[in-house]
Amino acid sequence: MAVKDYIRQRFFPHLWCAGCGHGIVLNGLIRAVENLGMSRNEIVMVSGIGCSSRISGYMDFHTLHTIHGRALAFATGVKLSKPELNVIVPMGDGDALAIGGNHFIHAARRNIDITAIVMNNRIYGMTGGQYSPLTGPGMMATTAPYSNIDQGFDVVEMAKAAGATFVARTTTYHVQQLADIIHDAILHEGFSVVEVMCQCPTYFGRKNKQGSAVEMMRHMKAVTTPIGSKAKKENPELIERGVFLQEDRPEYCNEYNRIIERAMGGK
Ligand SMILES: Cc1ncc(C[n+]2csc(CCOP(=O)(O)OP(=O)(O)O)c2C)c(N)n1
Ligand code: SF4
Repeated sequence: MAVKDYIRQRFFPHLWCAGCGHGIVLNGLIRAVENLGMSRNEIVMVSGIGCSSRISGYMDFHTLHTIHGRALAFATGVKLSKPELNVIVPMGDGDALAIGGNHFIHAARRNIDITAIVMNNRIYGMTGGQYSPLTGPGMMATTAPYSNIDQGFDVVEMAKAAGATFVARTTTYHVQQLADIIHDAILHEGFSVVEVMCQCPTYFGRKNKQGSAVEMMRHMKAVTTPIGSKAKKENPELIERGVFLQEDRPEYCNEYNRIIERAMGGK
């Protein structure tokens, strides 16, 4: 299928600003699904609210555009009722880890077979550049005009600690790795978390004088390195990208079905 066959052209032009990283994530997702050879009917995409969450409107899968921070709760219901479908949940960093932080850690703890994509632009894009739990200290935001003092979460460490069984990080600069990781995350049976470092030139970039979208992507290239690289040993400040964790652990829907069977007396 061609890329255009996966998108709802009637909703274009999209609402993203020129240079926004979210379109690159959409592209990586389409390439991953195409490489998997999956039909659009086998996929349910559930999103909350945010610039990132608009992806679900543009993709021609089964889609639910729900409420801010609650996408994983809706997705859990969908997956439990239709475990044969692949459920993908794209979220902004605010959506996933501010208002949605509790849903995030509990979905990971249950190891439910959902692919969570955290589009981490370190800011609330849709509402005008407020700081998020991933903005990090020293950064500027509309709500931190003298710089932010809150420490940021590390999505990867948090997902691992909460019990996710596939955990990876990449950036919008590394488009091939992005498509490959989303591909593997969808295939993985269990809760998969893919952090995509992503540029918001309109708010994070402008407030922090990071320049154009291209300059922001060059910056992401410069500050990241493959997991375990020599560069990381020489410069511990670099952020690692790649697959950090992939392990088998009982998946929630399978366990739930066992309980149903037990309750039915083995029938
Ligand atoms: C319950 C609720 N609280 C707050 C909002 C306002 N709101 C909409 S999107 C958003 C944050 C968007 O930031 P993020 O999730 O990081 O996504 P981005 O827009 O950066 O892609 C907020 C606070 C809302 N829609 N619903
Ligand atoms: S405000 Fe930021 S996140 Fe939202 S569309 Fe514009 S560049 Fe993208």
